[in-house]
Amino acid sequence: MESPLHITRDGAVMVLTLNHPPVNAFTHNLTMALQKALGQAGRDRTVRAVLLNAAHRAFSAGQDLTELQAVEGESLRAHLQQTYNPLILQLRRLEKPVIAALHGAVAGAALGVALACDLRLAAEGTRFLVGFSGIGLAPDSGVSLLLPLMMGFGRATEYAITNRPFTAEEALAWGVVNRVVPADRLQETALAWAQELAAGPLTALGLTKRALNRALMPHLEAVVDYEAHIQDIAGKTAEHREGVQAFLEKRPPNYGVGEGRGGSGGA
Ligand code: T3D
Repeated sequence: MESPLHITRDGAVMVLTLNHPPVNAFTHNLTMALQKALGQAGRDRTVRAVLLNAAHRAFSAGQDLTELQAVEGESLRAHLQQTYNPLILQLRRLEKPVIAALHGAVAGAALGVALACDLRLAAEGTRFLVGFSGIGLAPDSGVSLLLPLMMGFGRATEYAITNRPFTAEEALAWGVVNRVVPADRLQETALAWAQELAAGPLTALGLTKRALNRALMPHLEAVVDYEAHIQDIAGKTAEHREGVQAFLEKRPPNYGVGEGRGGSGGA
């Protein structure tokens, strides 16, 4: 079976390419491969920057919902503690610049991964979707902190609860991405930027990242842990089961409006 993550080198830049068609949904294997590659990027002194990009039609649709449905009944808290939580912390703690090159769609946990990178370039036409509420879940993968940090609390609340997509141009205007480029220039522009950063003062860039982490997200580890707690509650609801089932059956979800169902009873 082909690897879901291609790892290549371009000089001092480690290039990580998501490769799980059609939409690079995050399977357990893909998430573990990303964790392993980032660990390697941290240890390898010849790696001075990381570029995270994707093959196929989308950067990533987030958690693979087929796989999630298959592990129905298992604790989402345990799942997150094994998968996205360490990945988000790794991205923030890696003291080397990480650039994400985004195209197609960026949804759910993949949005969290993109937001945890240091810089984001998006191809024109990229759609961003918070995603979680679409399948009866609450934000995880650091999204509850990173999204409002970048786009503001009011907007983040709106997009998290309506699950409406926002465009690359909106993402640029709201500070979610740093640049928007024509789709056919995404890879070369992202690589050129990664090369430029790789030629920079590595220690200073790493310390800059450490300072920003401390100033703005000193409690990130507690945040992702709480997200996992919340997701454990959401993951046990009929709403979540219905949300996933409806997505996979390509129909609108039925959350029992008018049937007197709903509500979590608090956290
Ligand atoms: O513990 C935990 O893990 C909980 C954590 C969860 C973290 C999350 O990420 S929750 C959010 C999960 N993601 C979503 O809900 C997004 C679902 N996908 C979409 O909304 C759309 O597919 C996209 C906006 C990403 C892309 O739209 P589009 O029109 O380009 O593609 P499509 O036609 O919807 O999808 C193409 C195929 O990919 C399709 O399959 P088919 O018909 O060709 O056989 C679709 O079912 C499949 N697909 C899309 N997203 C996923 C997926 N398959 C598995 N998992 C997916 N997330």
